[in-house]
Amino acid sequence: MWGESVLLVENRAEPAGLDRGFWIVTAVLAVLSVIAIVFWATFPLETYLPAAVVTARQVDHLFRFMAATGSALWIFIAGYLLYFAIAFRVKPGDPPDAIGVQIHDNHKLEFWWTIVPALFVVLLSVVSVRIWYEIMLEPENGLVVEAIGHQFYFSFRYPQINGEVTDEMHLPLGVPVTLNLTSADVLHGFWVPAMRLKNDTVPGLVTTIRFTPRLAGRYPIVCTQFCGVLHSEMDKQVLVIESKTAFDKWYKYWQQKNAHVSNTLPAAGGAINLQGASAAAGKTLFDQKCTACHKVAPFSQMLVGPGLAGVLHDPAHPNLVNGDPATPQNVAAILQHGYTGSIGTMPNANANGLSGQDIANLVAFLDTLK
Ligand code: HEC
Ligand SMILES: [Cu+2]
Repeated sequence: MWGESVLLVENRAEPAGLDRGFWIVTAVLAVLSVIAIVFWATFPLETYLPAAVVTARQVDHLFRFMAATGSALWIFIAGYLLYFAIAFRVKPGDPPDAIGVQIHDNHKLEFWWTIVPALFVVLLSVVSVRIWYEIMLEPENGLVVEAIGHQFYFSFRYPQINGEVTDEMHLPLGVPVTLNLTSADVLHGFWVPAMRLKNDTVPGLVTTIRFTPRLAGRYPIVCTQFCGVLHSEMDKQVLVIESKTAFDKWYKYWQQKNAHVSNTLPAAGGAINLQGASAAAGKTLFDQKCTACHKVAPFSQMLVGPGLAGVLHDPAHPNLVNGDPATPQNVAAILQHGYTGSIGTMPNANANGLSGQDIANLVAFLDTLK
């Protein structure tokens, strides 16, 4: 009945079925599973990772549920695998071509192992979508902030603050936030583990996350996309959530600090006016926006782009990367329009967030390098 070539070992001393050992193992695995479930249900997550926004706890509940069921499942699967491998191993004295009892078409078993996982997946989807809606339905009428990923830092824009805030991102406690995310150069990720929120920042695309801070504190922001050589340094930016008065004070500080910054980007066509530029302001900007890709060193000392120490005054470097003569006006043109050549891509003024005045200041600074 099993086919001629198959030699069956049915006359063993031990039965091949579900004997006492199987039920003992089942009981042990059940106890281990219960321990795992209790562990995940009671583990003090918030001791290690504060729930900084209103929806963080729902995400935690989903995580606990998935971790508990996943652990229990794993314990049973790995446990049985191990047990069966031992219980049904080839015994000494078995013929070398011995195989086990062949089982076909257990409809009852197949029905349940289809239905139970299917129902489980449906349940997980329903719970996940519900939490996703709660995150997306956070109130819209609060503070609107923009976070922009750069190689290799995050910057932030606020209503009524010119330009970009380049230190920490400040948010008042309890005020709903709509955070618009984008990138100035390549794909980055914006992840705040304490908020249980994460989204990619994509060049040319604005994505939105919403949340309401519920715990004052300072939380790390992590870039989760490998975005270049200094990717790991993007975790330096932190989020601070403060009292309303302290927040207002900080807001006024940045309004004043950036009062002179122009929000208008240089027109695509027109040449940059290099008169009356400040090399000192250019140096500050250079340290903020250029040092991730350029060293103040000879041309050959590459970071992402070439060293810029000799860009205007090196006899061995008469032409810029785009072939134009190394003059202040031509350097300004590269800063304005960007350039992609054999070394890589020099971002344009829009991507680098440079106004016409910024470009003039940067050129004045580069002109001081010998
Ligand atoms: C994302 C990295 C990146 C950033 C940020 C960046 N650059 Fe560049 N830059 C480059 C690359 C790459 C090149 C070379 C392009 C090529 O030729 O392939 C370049 C080229 C240049 C050149 C031409 C150099 C030459 O010898 O011809 C100048 C000038 C320059 N960058 C200035 C700046 C300044 C000023 C800033 C800050 C506002 C800046 N760059 C920011 C990547 C960057
Ligand atoms: Cu990044």
